[in-house]
Amino acid sequence: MSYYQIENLEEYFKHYKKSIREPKKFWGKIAEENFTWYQNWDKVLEGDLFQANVKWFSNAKLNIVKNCLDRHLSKRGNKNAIIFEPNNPDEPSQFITYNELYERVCKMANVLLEQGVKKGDRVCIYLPMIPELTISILACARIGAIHSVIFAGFSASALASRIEDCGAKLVITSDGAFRGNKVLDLKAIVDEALTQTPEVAKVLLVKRTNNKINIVPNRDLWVDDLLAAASSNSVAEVMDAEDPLFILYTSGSTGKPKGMLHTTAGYMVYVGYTFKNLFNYKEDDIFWCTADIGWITGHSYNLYGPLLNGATTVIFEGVPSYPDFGRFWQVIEKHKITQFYTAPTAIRALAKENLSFVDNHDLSSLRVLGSVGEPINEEAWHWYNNHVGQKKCPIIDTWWQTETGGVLISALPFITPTKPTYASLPLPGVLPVLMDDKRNEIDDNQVVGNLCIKQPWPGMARTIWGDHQRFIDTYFTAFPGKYFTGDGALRDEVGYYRITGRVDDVVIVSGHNLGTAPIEDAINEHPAVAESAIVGYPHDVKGNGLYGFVTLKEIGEYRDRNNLIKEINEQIATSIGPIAKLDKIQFVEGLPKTRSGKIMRRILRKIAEGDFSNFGDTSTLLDPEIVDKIKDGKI
Ligand code: 6R9
Repeated sequence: MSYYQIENLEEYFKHYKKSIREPKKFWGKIAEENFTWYQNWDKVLEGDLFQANVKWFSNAKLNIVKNCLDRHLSKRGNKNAIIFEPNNPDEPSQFITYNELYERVCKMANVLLEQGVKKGDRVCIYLPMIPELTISILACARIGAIHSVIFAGFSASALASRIEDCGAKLVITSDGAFRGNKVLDLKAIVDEALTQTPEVAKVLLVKRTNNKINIVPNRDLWVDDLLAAASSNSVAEVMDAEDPLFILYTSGSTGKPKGMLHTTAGYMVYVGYTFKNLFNYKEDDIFWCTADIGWITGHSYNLYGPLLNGATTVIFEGVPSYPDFGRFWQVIEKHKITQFYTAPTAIRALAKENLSFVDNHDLSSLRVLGSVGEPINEEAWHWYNNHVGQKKCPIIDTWWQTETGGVLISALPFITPTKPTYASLPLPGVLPVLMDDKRNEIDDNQVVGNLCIKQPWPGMARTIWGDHQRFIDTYFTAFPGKYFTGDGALRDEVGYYRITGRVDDVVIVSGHNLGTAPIEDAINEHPAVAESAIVGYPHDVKGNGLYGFVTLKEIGEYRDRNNLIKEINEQIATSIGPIAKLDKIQFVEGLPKTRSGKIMRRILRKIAEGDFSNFGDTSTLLDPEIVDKIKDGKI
């Protein structure tokens, strides 16, 4: 029997049991029957979570791009691999077949080789959601270069620190990006970033907006010129199963962003398998994941998952609100989308608008709806179900992380009965466990615990680029022998999981994972600011908003508070990006600190939420009075 596809609930339980009892047999069979290899593995799984040294498919040889493209050509050469839907609805959509995508990736791979990029080199990609983004990523993977995509909304300094951290010597960007009614000057941001990263030797430029841009001689090259001269003959590099595939940065609660490293074979097998089952994928489906490829959701379920399965995937350049709030629904109707995968923040934003934006479109092609990035609240769930799915489409609430590579907990459409606010059951191969703070496993129902994973799965990140110790400290130390997710969760009587949010200091704003520490660092750079603490609070549209408590150096100096707030937010936009701007700022006399100097964030969280009822134990505070002052809004 094949394990690649789960047909019903009984089969799910059967596969699940097999995957937990005999993970090597389970994943070995899936890998062997559904992917192409230059050479098979010696062992399916080595290492363990105690030592954080897990390896999957040791010594196997493969190339993921061969699996995404080459092997589909004979059967699906003329099938659309990508449908590109531009920002402007009046610009024609583009349809890129597997044959064409293959040729364009091969040419781009040769361009990279000619520019001196070798196996193992890092390439940073800072592009809008256009087909060249996918092509650049696959070109890197084809030659064995490690891609690091940086979301094209990040600021110059955020870009520079990532380029520096991964040691990229080549950057791929564009002359600009269309976003709603704006044209963003990406190249200027790259130019500024590169003043801090002299080791970048080449910048390849994709033409998109025809912005007037500055060209640095000997460094900046138009990619079209290079592609015109490039051969389309390309042999995919032979990669080891554990060779790095990509680095993707995610925020941490302290210090600089973490470059999560994913390797080749395990990621491929996990993402291919989960895509197939999560979305009940069938050959003629048109799949649309709205996430930007700059986030893990885009990597795994806009790009790799669909292409590994020979699917048609939609790349959407625009935003949900342009030219109006019906844009998503218009695209679904236009391309007859069968699976739609988006974030609760988008659903909440669109649910606020007039229902006619949805009702005016024919959404009858839809079969499966997905949600990702943060908990989906009940109201949003029902709106999604009633108005988008018209009560006919199962909603899968998919819980996972940049670190996990693919989804770990989710319902399977038409198989698992869904329950709003519950991500539901673990996928095969995933063994979750809830731990209390004393490191005991929680067996009771409806008790919130620290969500950990007890068994390795193929898609897990292998390390933090350049800092394996931080990898161990962050994920494998609090609960030895287990992967600690940083999320809290509870389980109901039938074993469904409900994710309750981060237990550490990361706030999910509009589905984006933002560490509070780097935002505080940015604010603290303002000359008037002494200290700051950022917490999340529930926000109607964004899921969480950012609330900043700020102490000033000289209270008298900045009389114009509104101006100061503006400056602080500008500071944040420059060092992190506009996404991290604060929704509320409260100037305070002091922060509630423990004697050892740690800010008691749980108190600030309660104040930010407007809940002054019970602050819990405040005995370790250095100055307990400060809490009342903050509460009363007195400075
Ligand atoms: C895929 C992605 C990871 C964090 C994760 C959790 C939150 C994601 C969720 C969810 C509740 C869901 N999260 N999906 N919380 N229900 N369905 O978002 O990766 O950007 O690394 O964020 O997002 O808190 O720990 P990433």
